[in-house]
Amino acid sequence: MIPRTGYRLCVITDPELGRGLSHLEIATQAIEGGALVIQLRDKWAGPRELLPQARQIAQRCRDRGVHFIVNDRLDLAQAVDADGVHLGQDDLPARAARALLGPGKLLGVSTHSLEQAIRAAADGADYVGIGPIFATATKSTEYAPVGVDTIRQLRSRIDLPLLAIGGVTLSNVKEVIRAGAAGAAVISAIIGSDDIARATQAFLAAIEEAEQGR
Ligand code: TZP
Ligand code: MG
Repeated sequence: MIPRTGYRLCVITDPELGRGLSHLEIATQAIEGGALVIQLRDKWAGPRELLPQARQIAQRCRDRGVHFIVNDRLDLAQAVDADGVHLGQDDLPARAARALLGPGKLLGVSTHSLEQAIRAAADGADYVGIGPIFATATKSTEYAPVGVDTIRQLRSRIDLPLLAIGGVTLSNVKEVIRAGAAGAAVISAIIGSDDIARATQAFLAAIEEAEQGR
C-alpha cells in the first residue's frame, strides 16, 4: 500500500512522446527528478521486447524506493515483480486482476466518468486514474475531457487516491490537486520536455505547494 502522498506524481514512460529515449532512460531521469511512481506504458512493443527494460526499471525503482507499475500487462508486471499493474476499461476487469495479483500488489484502474470510477473502487482498485481531465495532445485516448469538477465530485464519493490524467501541465496541476486529486499522472508535459528530471522536480514542487493551500 502507498500512503496518499506517495501518489503525488506518476510519470508515464510512453514512447509516443519520448523523443526517442528508451523507457529506462525516461524512468531514470524521472526518478532523478523525484518521481514517486513510474508507469511503463507501451502500446506498440510486445512483451518480449519490453521484458528486459521492465526488469531494469523494476530494479532501479526498488533501489530508489520508487513504486513501479506496468500498464496493460499483468503478465509483465508479475514477470518482473513490479509493485502493480494499471488497467483500462478494455483490459482485464479489476476483480479478475485482483484475483491474479493477490492482495499485496497495487491495482490502478483508468476511468473516464464518475460511474466508472465508483465501479473501479468497488471492484478492488487501490487507486483510480480519472481523465482526461483536460484536452490532451497525447493521441492514446479517445475520451472527451471530464473536467476538474469530476475530481471534486469523486472526492466526496470514494475514498481512494485519485490520479488526475490527461492534459495535466505545470500551469494546471495545482487545480487538480486543489480539487482533491492525490496526484497527477503525466506523459507529455514531462517526457516531452528537454529536461525530464527538472520538469519532474517542478511538478512535484507545484503539487506540494497546492497541497498546502488545500
Ligand atoms: N489516459 C487518459 S488521458 C491520457 C491517458 C493515457 C494521456 C495523457 O497524456 P498527457 O500527455 O499527460 O496529456
Ligand atoms: Mg490498458
